[in-house]
Amino acid sequence: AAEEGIALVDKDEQGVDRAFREEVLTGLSYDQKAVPARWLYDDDGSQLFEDITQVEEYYPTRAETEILTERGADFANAIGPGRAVVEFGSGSSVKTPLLLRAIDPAAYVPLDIAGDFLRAAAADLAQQFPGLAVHPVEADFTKEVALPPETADMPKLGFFTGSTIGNMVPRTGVDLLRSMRATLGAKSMLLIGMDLVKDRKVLEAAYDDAKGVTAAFNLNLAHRINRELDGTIPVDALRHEARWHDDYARIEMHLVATRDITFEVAGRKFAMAEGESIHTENSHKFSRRSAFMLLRAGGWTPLQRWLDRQERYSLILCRA
Ligand code: AVJ
Repeated sequence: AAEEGIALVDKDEQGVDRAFREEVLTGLSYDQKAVPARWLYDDDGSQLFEDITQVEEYYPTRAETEILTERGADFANAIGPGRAVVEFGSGSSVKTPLLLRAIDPAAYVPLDIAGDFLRAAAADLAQQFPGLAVHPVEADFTKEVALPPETADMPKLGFFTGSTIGNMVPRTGVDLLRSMRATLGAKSMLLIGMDLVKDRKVLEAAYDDAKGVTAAFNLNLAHRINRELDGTIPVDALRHEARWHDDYARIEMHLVATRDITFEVAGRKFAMAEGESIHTENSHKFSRRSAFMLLRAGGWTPLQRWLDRQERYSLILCRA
């Protein structure tokens, strides 16, 4: 890693993120308009997601934290000490200390594309665990990542929380699991959070909370497009919607036009008829079998599975 920090974001002369512009322009030209979910997470979006984890209806974070809090002895037994814990998309996780305390690892390697955030969180963790070697790596973990040489001889445990795997369609999810397998190597294990299929009312409420925090999170994408890409989207004419699609076993987030609108983004003209939408996120939900099948397709063998007390959410331990 360069001392100056590697520029993982490619910006043009005006400081516009090229990938953001290209993906928004392409996505808005589809019949079903769609913008990849990763663009929801600018600074405001990341803060709004943190706020979502605090709302009553959004259970996944609390359910996962409950499992990590209560199953420490199980993890210690099944995983054992001395591994290098490699956390994918570490962010500002409060869940990590729960795992580290339980299994007594030899090293902790947080991976994230948000470098500043990553280094701050890593420094914080190093303070909480004075004896632990912490090696943050700024990287795009959808591709194979070269891990720090200090961890070369340690068996790895991948840690992938939040049911983030559910944001990917199965094809992409399998690719990601295989990249993780390549990154972590033989003899590795993976502890992964996967949210469960349940009553659609519970799911739709989790993605459309009464306080409107999820709506603000979704609408922030339109504000971001306006701000960063010279957009003129009339945000007041967009409404947040969370729909359960049973055939796909997923919640979809959309921004729905409440009237006919026209607008520009980066000099290009777009129109939406009333009722037409921009698809902004998928959140797939799993059964035990569908989770195991996806994991196996990605090169992982499930070993053990834990649920929260209300059986809403699963953590699954696999081996390579
Ligand atoms: C952090 C991506 C897993 O899909 O549940 C929460 C994001 N979107 N509410 C999820 C999210 C709307 C969350 N992930």
